Amino acid sequence: MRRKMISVASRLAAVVAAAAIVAAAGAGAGARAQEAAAEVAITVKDHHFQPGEIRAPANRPLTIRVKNLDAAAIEFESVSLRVEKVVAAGGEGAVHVRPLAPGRYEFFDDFHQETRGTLVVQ
Ligand SMILES: [Cu+2]
Repeated sequence: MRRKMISVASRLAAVVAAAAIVAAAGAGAGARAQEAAAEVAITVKDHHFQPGEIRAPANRPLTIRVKNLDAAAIEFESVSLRVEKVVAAGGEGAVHVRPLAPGRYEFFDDFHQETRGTLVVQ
């Protein structure tokens, strides 16, 4: 009986230790996720951003992956985001954005200024 109790106690200790390890790993993953850039993808086709509105989390660096399916180069540009990036016809580009406060940020194709979209940060 005594041996059985010890066995139960040591098994319980092992479970508690395992739970602590899982909790620590979870906290570490959370910290890493905050540092890592969030990613959002957008496509340009027939001089339209698709989708026309993209969403991203606040207070995290952001990478916007821009795929240009048109036969002309574009320049992904935003005054409020302070970014500018040429993406060749049929090409892809990564636009790196600083951590942002919640809000709406307009962007456009500087080579075809009627092509416009919005980043919604929440
Ligand atoms: Cu420009």
